[in-house]
Amino acid sequence: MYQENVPTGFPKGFLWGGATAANQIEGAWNVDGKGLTTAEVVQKATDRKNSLAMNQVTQATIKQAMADKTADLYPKRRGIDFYHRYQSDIKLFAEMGFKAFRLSIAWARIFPNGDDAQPNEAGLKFYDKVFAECRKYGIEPVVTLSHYEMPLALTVKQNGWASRKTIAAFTRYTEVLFKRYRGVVKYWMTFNEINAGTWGFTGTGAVDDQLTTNEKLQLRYQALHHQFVASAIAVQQCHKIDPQAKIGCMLARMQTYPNTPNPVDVRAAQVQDQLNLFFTDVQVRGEYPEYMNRYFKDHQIKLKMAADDQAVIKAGTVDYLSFSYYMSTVTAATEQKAKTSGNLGFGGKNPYLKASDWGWQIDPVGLRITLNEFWDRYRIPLFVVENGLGAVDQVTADGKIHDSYRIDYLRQHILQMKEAIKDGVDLMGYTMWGPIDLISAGTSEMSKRYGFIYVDQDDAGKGTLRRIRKDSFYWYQKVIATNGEDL
Ligand code: BGP
Repeated sequence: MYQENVPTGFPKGFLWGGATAANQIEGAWNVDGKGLTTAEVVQKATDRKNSLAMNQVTQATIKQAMADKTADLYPKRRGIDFYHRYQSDIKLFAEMGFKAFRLSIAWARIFPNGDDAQPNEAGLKFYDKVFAECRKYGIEPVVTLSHYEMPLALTVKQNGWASRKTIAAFTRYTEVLFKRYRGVVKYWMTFNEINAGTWGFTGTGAVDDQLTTNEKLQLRYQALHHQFVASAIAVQQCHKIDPQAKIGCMLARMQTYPNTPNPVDVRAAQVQDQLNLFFTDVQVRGEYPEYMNRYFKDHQIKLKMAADDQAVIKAGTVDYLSFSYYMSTVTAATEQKAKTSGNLGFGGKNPYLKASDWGWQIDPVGLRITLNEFWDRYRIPLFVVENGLGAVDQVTADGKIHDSYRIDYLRQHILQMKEAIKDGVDLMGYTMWGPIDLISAGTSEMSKRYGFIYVDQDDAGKGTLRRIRKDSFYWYQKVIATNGEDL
């Protein structure tokens, strides 16, 4: 619509904050009736550049992990002890002025085996307390129903999301949550980075290391189909139980550029992009896009669908689109051209960009491009629910952490969000990733830090767990206080 005035900056009520996930912060992995989760059988990466080490799980490693009653090899069992320190941690978020705190609920705290007859009251009580604590400071909880974990019992019993039965188990869990937190939680999202299902175990909860490449694709896209249906059912439940609440989808967005202006490279990048946008096409538009039919055929993938699955998906489209944004990639028609730069195992090197120590190519302008493309394509509110710089921090002699590199990364991205808002994009909020140092999802390291708040713990789990405000803490406090004006 034509109008003379364009926005000048972040809107009033913009949801500034930070994002976490249960399995990366809570710890307390075996207390108050909680069941073991898929995240808690993942070991620390042996190669820190392998950002997909979280998927290296086999039947044998699961068996070994189930017999191991310690947290020694499994950092996500430890987290950063948020379970016992949530009050003081949320207080620190409030001190920064957070308007929103994104966190996830661990399904196995509520249903230890995934499909128990009754929910575990002690698990629910924990989240009651966390939400009450947020409310105390006027912080809006933004809750992910499934963030890179599920009850391990469902993996053992039915290979996680590979089984259609998992849909029913999940929708019982989500119904319990929507009823319990009606009027308490206003913003929900279904599956964290749903496209991670194409990468394997952490997304699907299914072990598939023994399968051929085509069999893996078959299993993963089938598992994802089950997640699409479960997500659509959750959206409908949420709308019915709490009409005031909003529920979104969540994508790991990988902006990709063609390696050269050669049309074959441009086409390759387009295909790569479609494989990424497929997920939001389904969850926002409510149908499988045609381009995937061809992809499925070319890769001998045949999806099993129940008669009304497509109608359920259509009836369960999301209210907003949220996504993580860390980097961009490059795609070439031939793989040799796009030498991998180590970033999540995808894409090639971009000579115009610098990369983090983990090889993730830093591209703030790419965020503006992504925001514009999403807005154009979907016309629903957008929410940046993850963005940040994983870096090794040093505590200096003055006992402080001078993380100007982190401030710089975040500032550049916030500036580009502001530009996108001026371009006309409807952006609801920004919850940067890991406001407090936590266990890395990909590599399970502690030393890959994103936070404004330093946590005294090393990769072996040693340390006092003391929290220290970094320089970036005071910077973000000022950013929020000025609604993004003073950067
Ligand atoms: C996303 C996940 C998060 C998270 C972040 C950073 O993929 O949703 O859980 O941790 O990336 O990744 P990493 O922890 O591997 O640095």
